Amino acid sequence: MAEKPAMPASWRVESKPHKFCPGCGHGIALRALGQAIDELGIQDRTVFGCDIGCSLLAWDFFNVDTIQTHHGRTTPVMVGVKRANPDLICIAYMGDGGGYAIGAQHLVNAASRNDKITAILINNTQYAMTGGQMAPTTMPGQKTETTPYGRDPELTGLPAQGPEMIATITPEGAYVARGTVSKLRQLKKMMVRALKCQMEGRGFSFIEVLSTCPTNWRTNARETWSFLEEKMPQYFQIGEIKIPVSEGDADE
Ligand SMILES: Cc1ncc(C[n+]2csc(CCOP(=O)(O)OP(=O)(O)O)c2C)c(N)n1
Ligand code: SF4
Ligand SMILES: [Mg+2]
Repeated sequence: MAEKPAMPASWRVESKPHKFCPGCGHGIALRALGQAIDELGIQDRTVFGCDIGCSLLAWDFFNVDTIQTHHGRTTPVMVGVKRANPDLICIAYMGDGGGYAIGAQHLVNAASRNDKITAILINNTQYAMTGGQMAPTTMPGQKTETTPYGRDPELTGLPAQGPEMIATITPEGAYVARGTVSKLRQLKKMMVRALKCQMEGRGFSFIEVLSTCPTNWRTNARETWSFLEEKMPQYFQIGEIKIPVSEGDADE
């Protein structure tokens, strides 16, 4: 593809405050994604799709073309954009409710078709935007608005293992990882690898990101960080799960 000219200075927008609650992990995950986009020099051909949920607060976060979709439908919308113009770099950004519940079929179908898009899913263990209801990622015993006595696996199962499932249904060449907002350098490297997977046309790329939601967890700063670093990894293993043969392990 012919090299595109640099983005004119007049297109750049002034920086402004983000809209996430204090202590929210969405902004950290987006920072890693933004750094990866800059490092790869793909800003002018990136299309960012965000879901309904707190992910939609990112609709004016980046100076890239952005589409805000119906809840759970970010993945098929970005598949459509990619199929219409394969030169674009298409990123579907969603929550765990959007990706693993209402939009689960879209994620599964895009992964098994090996669509050449990048999906990034924020795992904050519940439906944040609507006030903290149980999601497929809610952990056993975790209290939410709809599990006031704690999630009972007998009644509602165990937390979804999204990356492990997607690694199983994608062919060789796909990229699948689980990162965390507590390891920004590792997370950025995962973002770079996922985007490179798409740029090189190798296959579907997917990153689940362990993230914080102090507002619905009702935690102070110390409790928030220990929930992220100590409780969540008991159920969600951090690391690269499926990498192309030519790539090594991500740095910590
Ligand atoms: C079709 C449809 N169903 C339900 C809703 C209500 N709704 C809005 S945001 C949301 C939860 C989002 O949770 P998640 O995807 O985990 O994102 P988070 O807010 O946690 O980042 C729901 C159920 C909706 N907007 N549209
Ligand atoms: S409700 Fe939770 S996920 Fe949503 S912006 Fe606030 S802290 Fe972040
Ligand atoms: Mg959520």
